[in-house]
Amino acid sequence: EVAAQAASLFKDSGSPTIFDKIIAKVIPSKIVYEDDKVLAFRDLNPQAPTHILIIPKHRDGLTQLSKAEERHKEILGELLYASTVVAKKEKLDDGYRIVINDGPQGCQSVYHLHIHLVGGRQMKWPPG
Ligand code: DGP
Repeated sequence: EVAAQAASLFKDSGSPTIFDKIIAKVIPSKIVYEDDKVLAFRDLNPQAPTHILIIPKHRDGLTQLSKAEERHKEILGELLYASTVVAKKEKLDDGYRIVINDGPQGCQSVYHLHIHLVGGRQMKWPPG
């Protein structure tokens, strides 16, 4: 069992981030949706009337989208689907945007994969 725990820790590569503390509820957040695999909470620095982050509870090496491997296909689907559940819950019936920032050029600041769900106002294209 110790070996299994070590293996699981090894798989969860990447330094702990602020999101680990949010998952552990060591630091508070406004949680809007939660299941065994996914957590969704309001962004501290909202860019729209609704701005929610949807993250995997077990990072499992997914510090960013570009690190995705075959084994992550299921959780990637879970996150995208959870985004639609949250959007419905938030009554974003006229549409919304989901964004994944990847790496420095994508403006990623927290290296624990997350989907931004933004809505409640008219979005523009192209994005900045
Ligand atoms: P990104 O730039 O894509 O890595 O987005 C990270 C987002 O995380 C950013 O929009 C602000 C948000 N964020 C950072 N720290 C906290 C925090 O402690 N609590 C909450 N709720 N959001 C945070």
